[in-house]
Amino acid sequence: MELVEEVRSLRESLIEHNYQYYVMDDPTVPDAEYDRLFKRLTEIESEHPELVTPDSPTQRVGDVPLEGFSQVAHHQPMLSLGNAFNDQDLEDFVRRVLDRLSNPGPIGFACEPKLDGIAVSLLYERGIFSRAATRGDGQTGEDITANVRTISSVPLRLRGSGHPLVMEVRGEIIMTRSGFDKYNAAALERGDKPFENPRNAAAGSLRQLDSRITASRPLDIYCYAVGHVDQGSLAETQQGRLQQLREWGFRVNPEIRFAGNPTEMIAYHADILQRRNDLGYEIDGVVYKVDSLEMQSRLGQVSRAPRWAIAYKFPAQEEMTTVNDVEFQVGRTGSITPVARLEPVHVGGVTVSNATLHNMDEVERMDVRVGDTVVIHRAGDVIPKIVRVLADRRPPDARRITLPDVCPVCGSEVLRPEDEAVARCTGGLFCQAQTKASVKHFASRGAMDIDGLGDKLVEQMVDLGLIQTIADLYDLKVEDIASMDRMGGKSAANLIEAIETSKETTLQRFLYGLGIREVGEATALNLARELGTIGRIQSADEDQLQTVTEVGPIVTRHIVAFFSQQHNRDVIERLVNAGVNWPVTEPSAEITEQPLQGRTFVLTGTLSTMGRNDAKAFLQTLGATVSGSVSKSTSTVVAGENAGSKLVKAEALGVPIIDEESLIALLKEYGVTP
Ligand code: 9MJ
Repeated sequence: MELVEEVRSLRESLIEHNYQYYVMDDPTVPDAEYDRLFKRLTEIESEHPELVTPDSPTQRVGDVPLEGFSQVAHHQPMLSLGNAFNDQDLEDFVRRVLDRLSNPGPIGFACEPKLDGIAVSLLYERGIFSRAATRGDGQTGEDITANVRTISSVPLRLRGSGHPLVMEVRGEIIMTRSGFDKYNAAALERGDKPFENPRNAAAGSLRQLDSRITASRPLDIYCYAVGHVDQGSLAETQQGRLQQLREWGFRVNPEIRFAGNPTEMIAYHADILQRRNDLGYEIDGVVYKVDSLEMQSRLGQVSRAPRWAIAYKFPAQEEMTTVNDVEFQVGRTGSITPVARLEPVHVGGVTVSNATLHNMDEVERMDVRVGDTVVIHRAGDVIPKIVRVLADRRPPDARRITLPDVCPVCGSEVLRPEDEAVARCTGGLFCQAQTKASVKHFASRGAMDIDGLGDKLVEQMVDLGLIQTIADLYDLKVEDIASMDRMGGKSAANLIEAIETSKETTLQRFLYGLGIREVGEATALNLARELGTIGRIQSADEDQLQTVTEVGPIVTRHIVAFFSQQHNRDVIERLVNAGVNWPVTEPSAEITEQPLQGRTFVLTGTLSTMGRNDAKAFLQTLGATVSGSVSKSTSTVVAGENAGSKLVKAEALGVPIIDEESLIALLKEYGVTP
């Protein structure tokens, strides 16, 4: 093949694969194939630099550093948005629009998630990406072309036809939550400073003078408007324009809807607010825009905000408060966790008075002290955390936080291994905090599932000396329990009955219930399936353990350490002698084929029995892939309660949909009991 023709064909394939992968979330070829094509194109281009074009897929890797960013004057100012904070503000906005238009009859509004990212302007000349700029002060921004070129979901060349000769597209550059988490985990590992939130991460990544650094960051974009246009015309509604942007290859948010009145607009706000934490990226509200462009221009703007749009903000997820004290909690494995006691503050819809500080590295990294004013972040159901200390508000008597030498519960020595961030109490089962936590874990739903044995009861039992280890549970008598606070004869009998019932279990639940470090439900399942008996697991050496699916050297070390302790072996023996038992199955290590191999699942909505994380782990154990987005290649969507857009998309694409009950039945079919 003629070289020029080969280059053209390679680019066409790469652009198409890239578009399917990054814009449509629907990969067409394996990564390895993409990599081969990319390598071939790179080879040709490096031998024939005259063939390189700015829209070549190879141009996304970043270039030599810039001296600084140059200024860009926007052809059309980049506007900011007025805010609504409650339903009344929104209704007032709609009323103002209707009044100004002198009662135009029914009008429509585009309803869009308001992304908390960095607003950018992308310029296309003759369909080729030519410049990107930040919003700046709305009139003048900074030229970040080299950085934006590295973002895979920004088209370097427009698809389809009919686009204007010159067109400026506007959108928001974001870092997804998963990209942010991965980046931060890696940064901490390297000893680099993590970013505080995805917005700062996106901003920091775009501010790099070396675009090769930007290229290494997981950035993404959603486009929502067209600015300056020369020689060409566009649809006359926001809805039509978003559709055109989609056709030309831009990523447009799939959550955008249209509403005809305030009731529908308020319902949209409520729906997105409720699903805020499932979206995969951070938003701080929703935006409403008058759909007709002609009406937009009649409405015009006041100062820098359009009269035809408004942002309806969500409740803040960050607030300020003070640290009243720091205490140390002891976990199941003796881990000592610093917990900040806070002056109660309303954030993300609830009152927060405690926040975990994770470990001493975290305390030192942020330099938190008692008395400090801190910023608390709480997103959805996640545990509130301290993200920043406002050092200039530190009082002179602020007290440094130090790790205690002895366990605050049992007084045993506290040790912190050199290579670990976590300090631990060395008291083992002598430490009542560890005993309590291990019994709670043993009784929990994913483990022995002892109905009615709640945290308060366990604490009382340990405090009264009724139990010292998990094995003591099976020696309890009705009289022992009836003597406790708020326990009558009937509830005592019921609890004994529940403890008795729990004896019929599975090896997986039993293993998980033992609370071996790093052995979660999925690892317990793999150990049970592949080694078959507790005897084999107890006596397996490191090499044997490492043959088990997803069991690496760290888990192996914890398993071996656990079973090397005579007191742990004694507890297991007592449990088995008390009658704890499970069906014996043949180990299935030889069976290499996994039953759900090759199938892709998407989980959406609330799964009340097992939660999405566990469901994911179980499916992966059976060989399935679990993906975050629905596409034609999705095999099955599992829809829990309040499933939203993913369910809608699955229905539209004709992807099979099952509920949680059917998922449990499917897992059971393959020997997994959630
Ligand atoms: C965000 N931030 O997601 C606008 N925005 O429109 C959306 N911002 C906007 N629209 C006009 N979806 C000015 C700003």
